[in-house]
Amino acid sequence: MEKFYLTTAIDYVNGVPHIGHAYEKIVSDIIVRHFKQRCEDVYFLTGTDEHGIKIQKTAAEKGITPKQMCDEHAAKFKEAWTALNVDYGQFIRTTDEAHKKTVQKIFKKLLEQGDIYKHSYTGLYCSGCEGFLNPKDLTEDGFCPVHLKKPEEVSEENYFFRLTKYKDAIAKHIKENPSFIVPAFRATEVLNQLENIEDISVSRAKANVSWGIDVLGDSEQVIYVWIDALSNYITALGYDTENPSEKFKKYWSVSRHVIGKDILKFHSIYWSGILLALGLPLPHQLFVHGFININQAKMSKSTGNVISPVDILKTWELEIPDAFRYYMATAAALGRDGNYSDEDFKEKVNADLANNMGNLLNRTLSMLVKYFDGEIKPEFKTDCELFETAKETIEKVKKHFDNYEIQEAGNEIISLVNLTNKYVADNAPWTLAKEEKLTECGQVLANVLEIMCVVSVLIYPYCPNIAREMARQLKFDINIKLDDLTINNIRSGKLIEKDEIKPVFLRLDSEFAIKGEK
Ligand code: ME8
Repeated sequence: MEKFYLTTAIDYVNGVPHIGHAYEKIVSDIIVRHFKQRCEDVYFLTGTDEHGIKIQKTAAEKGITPKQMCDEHAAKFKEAWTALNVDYGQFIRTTDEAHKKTVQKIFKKLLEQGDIYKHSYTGLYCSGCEGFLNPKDLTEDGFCPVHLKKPEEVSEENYFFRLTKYKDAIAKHIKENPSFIVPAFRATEVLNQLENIEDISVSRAKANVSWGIDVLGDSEQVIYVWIDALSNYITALGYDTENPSEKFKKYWSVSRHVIGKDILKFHSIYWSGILLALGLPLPHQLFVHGFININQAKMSKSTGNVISPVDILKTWELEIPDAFRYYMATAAALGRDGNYSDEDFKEKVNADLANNMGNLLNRTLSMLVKYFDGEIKPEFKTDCELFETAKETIEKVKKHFDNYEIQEAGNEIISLVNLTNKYVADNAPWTLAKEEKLTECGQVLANVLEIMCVVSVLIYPYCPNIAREMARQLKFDINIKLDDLTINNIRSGKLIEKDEIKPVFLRLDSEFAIKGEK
């Protein structure tokens, strides 16, 4: 695999980032960082979705213009991603001029070729979904099943996209490409939804909604949400209806969209239809994640339990986001819902990062200093069974990442750490030292340090700061590609001085704040 293009959903800016947004961006960043360890060319896109009635209404309530609110909130999203070390290559805003121009061209092309038509319509509109709902999909009480709100009856003349024309082609693509939608159980859900699909409204009357991209040649209508939002994945690459850019040609065929379960229909059905109408290939893959709940409850503004990721860093006085990233990454199994609670967060990162991983390195280096003045003697270089396990772990982690199983990959890494802790306990290097079996003692320590080099590379996507600090103490270049990673990284000679040894992660309840480079 040489190239890799990953996108996240673009977040609505009618609020500031919450832990669900953060979960998706962290998971995406971890996947990207892992694939940077394997591929030559990785491109990572995120951004904000800035048009629509929700944004127009919220700005009006605040007494500011929608653009002012978008600017303020988009800045908050960027700040949050910087604080969480989400290292995107591009941040697109749907209010960017270049994006708006291309969306207008896409709309015009689809209109001219007859895939978009004008039609008078009365429908049930959910502003939460930013879309019309099919009465069949409502709850028994007539509520939107996702937002649990009564949709509004709207009568308008709108432009419609001829989605039904592409229904069979979309179903065929999903059936013929079982790995198009991950996890696979989501594909079944989409095939069921396809059965009832109708043409979709892709514009709104300006009289009702003004905050959108103008339809060229029709001053009464604005392009509505989904053509605008979904197109970001290609407008960001400089796609143009007449002349697709080099960047588009380079990355589109390797595109992967990371999205939440609530927007799967839009990505698997609407977006596929639009792409087919444009004569473009469908994205390589959709990875559909679950939702993060708070203390087992659905997060919602009305419950008042919405948490900001930046506030979590502040509460725990975390100067580096690694612990939170690690927790988020391991909070949910592939595609399933996960949970955040303060108690669980503290327990999990204290156990895995401080007690098991951090202490192991710290104790081993401290023994090396105590018994050998920090020196690895040539006779310490040896082999142990654990090296095979470490090699297997590298392969298992790769395989998990191929399937977006980042919780499972994280568990593999910690399981290697735990086996290494057991190796130390079983071989008791402190007893070997006492018994003056110094070569054996040194061998145990050197073996552990070899494993820790591997651990630092594997944990790097989750905890980049901690991993870099581990590698610094191990005098090991962490920027190694995974394919070149061997179990022979500790060099003979002086490895470390006493005062260079620092805990790589302090327990969350320790009295010290966690310091480190950003
Ligand atoms: O849907 N847990 O924006 P959005 C995990 N603008 N993920 C969550 C979540 C939670 N509790 N709540 C939301 C939109 N998300 C559109 C997307 S893409 C062309 C347009 C996820 O701000 C959600 O599933 O409502 C989506 O993937 C992302 O956050 C943005 O949600």
